[in-house]
Amino acid sequence: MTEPFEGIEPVRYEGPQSTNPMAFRHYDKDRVVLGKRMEEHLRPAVCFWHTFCWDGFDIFGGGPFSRAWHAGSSPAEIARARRAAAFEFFSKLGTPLHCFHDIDVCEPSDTPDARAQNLAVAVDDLEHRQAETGVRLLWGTANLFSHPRYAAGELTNPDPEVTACALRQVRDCLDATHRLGGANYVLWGGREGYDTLLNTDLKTELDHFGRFLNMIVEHKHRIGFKGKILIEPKPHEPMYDQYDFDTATVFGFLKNHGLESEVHVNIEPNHATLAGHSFAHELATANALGIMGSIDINSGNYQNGWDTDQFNLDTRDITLAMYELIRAGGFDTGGFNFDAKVRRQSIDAADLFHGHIGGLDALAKALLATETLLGQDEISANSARRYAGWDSALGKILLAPGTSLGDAADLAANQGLDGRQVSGSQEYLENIIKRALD
Ligand code: XUL
Ligand code: CO
Repeated sequence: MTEPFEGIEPVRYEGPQSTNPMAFRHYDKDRVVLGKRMEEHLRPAVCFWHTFCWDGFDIFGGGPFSRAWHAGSSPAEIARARRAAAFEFFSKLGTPLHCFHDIDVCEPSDTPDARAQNLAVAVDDLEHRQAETGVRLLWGTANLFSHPRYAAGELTNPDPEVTACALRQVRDCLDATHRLGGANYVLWGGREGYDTLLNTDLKTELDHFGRFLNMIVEHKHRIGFKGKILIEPKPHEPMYDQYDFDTATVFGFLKNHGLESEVHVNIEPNHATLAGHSFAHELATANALGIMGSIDINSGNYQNGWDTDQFNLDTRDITLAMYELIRAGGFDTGGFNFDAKVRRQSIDAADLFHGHIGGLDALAKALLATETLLGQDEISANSARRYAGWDSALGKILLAPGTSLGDAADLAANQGLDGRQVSGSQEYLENIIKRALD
């Protein structure tokens, strides 16, 4: 294999004045912000699939990328070259974590046994590369959506043979993730859902999903995996309706199966957009329900309803979410995974650096803005004033466990409450966000 990133030097922080496209302007990994190093707050991860596996194909045409690591003398050699290129990229970019699907890190295989064998070889190699570079695993996941056998779903497939196959793949990949010290294991239910109810028994599928998720959690405990199991919500694409629609839907499903303290969420901004939510809404909901896990930090495109997986440069949108993340305590096992791909015409290896540098700088800028916001915290102060009434005698009685609807109704003042409205101050609050980013 030719040198994959020849001529590209390790990326350094040069400060906001820098115009060097190969340098960070805001991401200064050792800078202490709100008591922690930037890198520890953000826990950035690069993904294998979009960055090293994808050849640029879309449904209208084949892949225009000819990356150095896409060629080799055998499928096993190509998979090895891909792993080597990935770890070189992580080292040059200076990011501490990575993510993969099982089939991203090894050569294709015809049978589950062959896949397991190929994965085992890949895991040996990954273990060695992790030790050599210090790069760790944010999460592993099984690809249960690309193979034609999964067309009608994975854990919710009408055919038990297919579901058994999916469970085998999850077991093997969860074991691999455990061996590599992964901080989380992700389930993105790619095809858990349906295209038409005319051929779908929705109740049976949901029951099966709950049953098998319990099985996966049980296995996690059996092998002593300490990381979190995460579900990644997405409302549709590839299916018309997907069961893991959004964070609130996932929570209801988990609660129904007694899994709300076992399984958390991996939130992706564009999946939020597709569900009709903001990124910050999904985070605030996950925090409020106690199921916040990790983030895939890519965006969509507001012009269309596609999952375009772009590098997210929307610092305002990220800041709104970062504020929710940090004020709730930040990540524990989670991190920001760049589940983003360069555009199809970005054929140079340097484009991969530009995408990640911009994405990481946007996160760093949002983190610095959050530090400013939490400095005086006018937003929390405004919120405290808005809800202060609940500390009054009336507020306490209304909330007391023994208070009935009748008791509460009798306490209503027998007068209109005209004149009690207070401003919601939205423009004032939005300007505070804007100021923190100026
Ligand atoms: C798909 C998506 C996936 C998951 C992992 O929209 O986001 O790449 O993150 O399977
Ligand atoms: Co994702």
